[in-house]
Amino acid sequence: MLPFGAATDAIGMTEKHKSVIVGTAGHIDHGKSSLVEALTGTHPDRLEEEKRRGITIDLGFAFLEEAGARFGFVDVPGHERFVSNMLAGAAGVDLLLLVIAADESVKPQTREHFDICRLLGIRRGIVALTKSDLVDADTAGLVRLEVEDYLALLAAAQQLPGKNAARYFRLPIDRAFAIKGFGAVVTGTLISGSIGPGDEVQLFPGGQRLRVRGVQSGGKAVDRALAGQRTAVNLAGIEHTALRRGMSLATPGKFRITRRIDARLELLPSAPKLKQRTRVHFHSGTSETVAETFLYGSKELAPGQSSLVQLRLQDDILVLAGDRFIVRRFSPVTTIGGGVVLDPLARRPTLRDTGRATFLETVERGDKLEILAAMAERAVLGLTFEEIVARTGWLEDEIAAATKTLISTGRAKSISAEPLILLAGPAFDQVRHKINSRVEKFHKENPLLPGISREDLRSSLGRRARPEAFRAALDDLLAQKKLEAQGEIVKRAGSTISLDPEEARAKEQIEKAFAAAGLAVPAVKEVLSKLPVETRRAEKILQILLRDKSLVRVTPDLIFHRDALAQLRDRLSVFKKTKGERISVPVFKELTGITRKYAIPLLEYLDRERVTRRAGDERVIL
Ligand SMILES: Nc1nc2c(ncn2[C@@H]2O[C@H](COP(=O)(O)OP(=O)(O)OP(=O)(O)O)[C@@H](O)[C@H]2O)c(=O)[nH]1
Ligand SMILES: [Mg+2]
Repeated sequence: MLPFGAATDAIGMTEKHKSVIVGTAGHIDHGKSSLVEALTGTHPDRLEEEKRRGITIDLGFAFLEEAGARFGFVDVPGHERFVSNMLAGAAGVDLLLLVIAADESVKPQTREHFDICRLLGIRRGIVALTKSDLVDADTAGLVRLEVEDYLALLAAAQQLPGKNAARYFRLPIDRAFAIKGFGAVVTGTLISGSIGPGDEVQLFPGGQRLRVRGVQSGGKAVDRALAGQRTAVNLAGIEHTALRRGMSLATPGKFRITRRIDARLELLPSAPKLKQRTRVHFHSGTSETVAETFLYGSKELAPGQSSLVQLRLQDDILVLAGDRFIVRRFSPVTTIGGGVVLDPLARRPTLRDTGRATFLETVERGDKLEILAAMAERAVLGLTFEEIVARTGWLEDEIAAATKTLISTGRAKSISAEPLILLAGPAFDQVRHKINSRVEKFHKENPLLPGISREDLRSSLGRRARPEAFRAALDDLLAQKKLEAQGEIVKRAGSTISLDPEEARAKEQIEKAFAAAGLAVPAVKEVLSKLPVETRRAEKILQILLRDKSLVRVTPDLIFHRDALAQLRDRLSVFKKTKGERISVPVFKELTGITRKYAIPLLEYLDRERVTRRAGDERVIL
């Protein structure tokens, strides 16, 4: 066997649970299944048809424990018609077992499988030369050289973040079936996180939340299965017929299915050039769908080159940033390339969105702080915690750390702490600026009003600012003493209402008219009509008097002077002392010298003010 990559620290071997997923690859009939049987004692073919035809059709599985390591074998079919099954198995493989028969050497699916594994980021593997008993030593030597040459093509593949049990749980389903007495069971390679009985998981697509009844790994029931292990999950509350290959289970409430992803796509040197808006088969994890490719920044992609692309998918799937995928030609169906998902929840490409390529390049570089800053910059309305998780798959403490730095350097502002919403610094300044200029404009247009109501101010910003942004920006302006708030009214700090001489005279005149009238007040209209200013301004001046409580509106048509009402209260308290706490309407009329027209509304006003309380036909003075 020829190892490639540094097989000594093969993935998982240095971790404490030492779980390694070994995946076979290679041309049909080259001896993959036989090799798995020779190594594990289990023949991976399980279907009747496979046994009859002597070929592998669907994925097969076997286990081996040796020297403290647990190997999960995924055996794939070599037949070119079943490459899509092979793809479902290749997702999650740590160590590739590339099987090449000495009597046939490198054949089409040897190349295709190898391309797929390289594009999926499988960095370590072993080549097994089989059937060397069928060739003489010279031929065997020749094949060895050929294989070495071929593997020399192995490009320096990108370092993939290893499978990590501390991250969110995710299991792409490769099989679903029922076991009598247990119900629905799904299997797959646990690519991230861990799972155990009693956990709640979410199904994608579909979104149902399901309870885990039991978990098996390597053919045994376990308390927890960890990332990197072949895993079988027994689910409660669902029929196995509602589950199928291509679906995923994941930590509930974190992720969203998608039909539009932004990615880096690499075209194989052997592939034909890719034109704009070409339809391809798309494979990621165990899922498979059709995608339309939209190349960013060019009209076509040359063989061996890579490009940022948007892939519009025909079906809803769950993919996360960093996931690898494979694309195959529509017809004839051959593997033409693959890549990495950069933004799983991409928006439709628009001409206006010129920053997209730069953003995706930032995501590609992988610096969390810069990615978060760029995401905040692109979210004009603000970036929610929920969206950060769904787009990045980052854990809470990773988000908290990056957020803290962004805020302390002024690159973003937290406009809501729980749940977190970030707004980029410039966007926040813009909201502040808009509020400020709106208040200025209001003062200019309404010199007789003290300020604008919070509600009007907020709605004047329209839908370009979410309520949290408005609130945070307003609080900021108030804290900096640029604006002042009096109850619901917001005004420029230190601003006062400025009346021109005419208006000042009008104000005086109104106040005098009501003060002089005592309780037998004149009609409002009548007072206003005698003023030196037009009605609209007169109304506003009246508002000023009402607001500073010089005048009190008792009913829509009746306004009294503050002093007249104060005197009335005094008279009532004297009455209470001298004549007792009860007073009838006729006595009240007599006491105040007013008619019923004023007496009834005034008594009702006094009831509201809790100066009096109605008791039958009388009032009790409180
Ligand atoms: N002589 C000889 N025959 C072998 C060897 N390995 C496998 N075979 C035979 O080759 C045939 C195909 O082997 P499989 O293991 O089914 O091949 P495979 O790669 O799994 O085939 P597919 O899964 O259909 O792609 C079987 O008849 C095996 O017995 C070997 O080392 N020497
Ligand atoms: Mg086989």
